Amino acid sequence: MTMTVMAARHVTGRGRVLRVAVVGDKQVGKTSLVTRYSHDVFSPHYTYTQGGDLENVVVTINDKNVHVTIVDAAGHRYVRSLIKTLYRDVQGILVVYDVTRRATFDSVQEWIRQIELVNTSSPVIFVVGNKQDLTSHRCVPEEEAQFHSERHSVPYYETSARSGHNVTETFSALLRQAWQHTTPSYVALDTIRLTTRIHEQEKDNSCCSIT
Ligand SMILES: Nc1nc2c(ncn2[C@@H]2O[C@H](COP(=O)(O)OP(=O)(O)OP(=O)(O)O)[C@@H](O)[C@H]2O)c(=O)[nH]1
Ligand SMILES: [Mg+2]
Repeated sequence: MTMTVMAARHVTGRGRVLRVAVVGDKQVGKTSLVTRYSHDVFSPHYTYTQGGDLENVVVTINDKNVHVTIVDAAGHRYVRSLIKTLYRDVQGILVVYDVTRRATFDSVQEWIRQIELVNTSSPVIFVVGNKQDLTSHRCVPEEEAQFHSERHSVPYYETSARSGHNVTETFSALLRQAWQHTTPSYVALDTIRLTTRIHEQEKDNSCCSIT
């Protein structure tokens, strides 16, 4: 299977569609991973995500264009109940934690439980240990995270949004598995636009909850 990826600000025409999400505690690097993957840039400055953002990319899988919407969900605890709708209808999810903060690793199981509660379609789930570049601050050993993930039959990846290490590989693997796992449907352009409008409304609502 071959795969290429192009960032797409506007999705046009008809095509196959995948929707994936990135979740996890606040400040683990979800937005940074999405931005690294879709635009190949990194910013050291932190701006929390309000509700959720959508990033559209087009990937080519076996010479077919696949429109991918990546839902970048806020990690702030006060919006967690509001953002459930954002990752309800997805085919794949990255559950991200920060290898330098054990509390974010301890939350992974709870995120997976939430995903399983709100999704009836059993999306492909990967666990991602991000900030792999901060070796001297690491407090969750790779072996421990690997062992934990194997016990729960969830693939485990380590990434650095800062250096770009393993970011493309992780998204590509998720999209490939999501593609194989589901039967993506053909949808019209209007349906894609509608998804964006729904998100923007949810984002507006959730702003009020952030302190
Ligand atoms: N060193 C290092 N810093 C990172 C990495 N990824 C993200 N960061 C930094 O960590 C901080 C938080 O990154 P974000 O991507 O905004 O985190 P987030 O998970 O989207 O946070 P919320 O939107 O609040 O849920 C920022 O200052 C980033 O620059 C990484 O791989 N390495
Ligand atoms: Mg964010």
